[in-house]
Amino acid sequence: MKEYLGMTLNEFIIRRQSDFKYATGELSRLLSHIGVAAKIVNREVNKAGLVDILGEVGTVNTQGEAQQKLDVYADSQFIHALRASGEVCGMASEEDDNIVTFDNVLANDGKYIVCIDPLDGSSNIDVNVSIGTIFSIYRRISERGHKAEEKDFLQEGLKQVAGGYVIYGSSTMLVYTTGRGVNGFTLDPSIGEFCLSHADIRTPESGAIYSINEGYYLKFEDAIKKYIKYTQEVDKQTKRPYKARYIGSLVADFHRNLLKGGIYIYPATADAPNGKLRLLYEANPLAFVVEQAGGMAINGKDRILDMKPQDLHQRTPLIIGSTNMVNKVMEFIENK
Ligand code: AHM
Ligand code: MG
Repeated sequence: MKEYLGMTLNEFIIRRQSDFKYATGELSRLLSHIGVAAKIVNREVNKAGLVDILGEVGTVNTQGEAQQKLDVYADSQFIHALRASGEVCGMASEEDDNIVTFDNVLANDGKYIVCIDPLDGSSNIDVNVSIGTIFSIYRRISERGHKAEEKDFLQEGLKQVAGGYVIYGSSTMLVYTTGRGVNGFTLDPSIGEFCLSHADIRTPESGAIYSINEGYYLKFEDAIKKYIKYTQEVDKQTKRPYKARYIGSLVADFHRNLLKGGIYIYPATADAPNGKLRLLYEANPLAFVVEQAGGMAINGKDRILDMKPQDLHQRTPLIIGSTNMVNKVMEFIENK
């Protein structure tokens, strides 16, 4: 794998085409299109701090063009890229209530559908904190040659053919898996290409970081409260007390924990029994990545990837990260 370091995303995808179960080149092209859309979104995200100079969202800029909110902008960029790709017959997005289908013959013939959160953590944009895009790709189950149907999107996460995310952080990275390991590419702004910087990412079995919004402590079930207490106790062997790290930007919290070892928890709360995060385009893609990196993702009862979605925007509690840490939370839940 090391021999691929520095290789551009496109070269890498072509070289590793045999990784795909159905190696016809379509999925490779689709991943490249996602990479291009991510670069366009990255360009705009990087300009976000200039909003006072270039114009507030919802106003008209100097060229007379309406300014879009960045999350809406990101959504339209991905719609555009996927429609143009010809490989995708539909998309489900956090920004759109219903599935988006593309009314043209080329797209209707597309084999794939994409679930996406175009700009997650967008409340962090104004304060220059990392945000991300999370995506997941499935083969359609409806007949080709027609529009995508909702059932194409309501497949278990274990049916994903690819999943990943882009983090717009101190540098911009694209991390994805097709079910044969996880690879991370850093955008080199000087050449405008994602280059392989993190080959075959493995997440540590144990870590010393926990990420949860403790502001909601009183609303958590007892098992989670007890686990939080556990993270704060002193124990050399398990490196406790753990460090608390919570950015409030799922991709950024996840990415850090993936590389360093740790656990991210967004549990059920008293007023949100299914938590906050969405199964299709937040939990599933990250669960696919973490499992491929040697970690685990559960909803407090079951494996995330085994869940049968009932609804496009379904929410789920999410406990994700290093295997030993996820298993420890599970112990607290089972012994409650
Ligand atoms: P969003 O999709 O509306 O941006 O919400 C998802 C975000 C995640 O990025 C983050 O982990 C979580 O919401 C934070 O929620 P909270 O502020 O309740 O802790
Ligand atoms: Mg989101």
